[in-house]
Amino acid sequence: MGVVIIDGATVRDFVNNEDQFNKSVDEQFATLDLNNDGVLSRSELRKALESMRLIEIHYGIDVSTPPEELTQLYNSIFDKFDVNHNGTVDRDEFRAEVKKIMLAIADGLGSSPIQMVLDDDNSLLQKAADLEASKNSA
Ligand SMILES: [Ca+2]
Ligand SMILES: [Ca+2]
Repeated sequence: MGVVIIDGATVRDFVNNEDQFNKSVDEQFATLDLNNDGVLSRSELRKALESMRLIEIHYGIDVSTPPEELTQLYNSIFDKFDVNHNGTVDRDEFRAEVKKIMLAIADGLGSSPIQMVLDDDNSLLQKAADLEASKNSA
């Protein structure tokens, strides 16, 4: 659990740091692939999206969103990730879509930093903030 201050440039720098970004996304992918078959199923991705907080920020989901609407939303998000429509999300598909979402978040944040409470130290936004902090202290 941590509080981070984050703005568009922080997120964008992180995404553009390809080594760091791919490493972080791959770690996330490995954690999400609960049955270790190398791909994410619909339910694995849904759990992922729920825990990553990215979707809440990006799509404006909140507690008042009805469950049916959520399921519909998650299904449509899954279809975005599953570019080749084979019913699973592989590592490359995951990387590509997370990158798009992060960049969209960066655009949304612009230059006005927001303060976020993250309950997962491994979240990508946390890593973006860590990278920024390590640059500032260097
Ligand atoms: Ca899996
Ligand atoms: Ca696929």
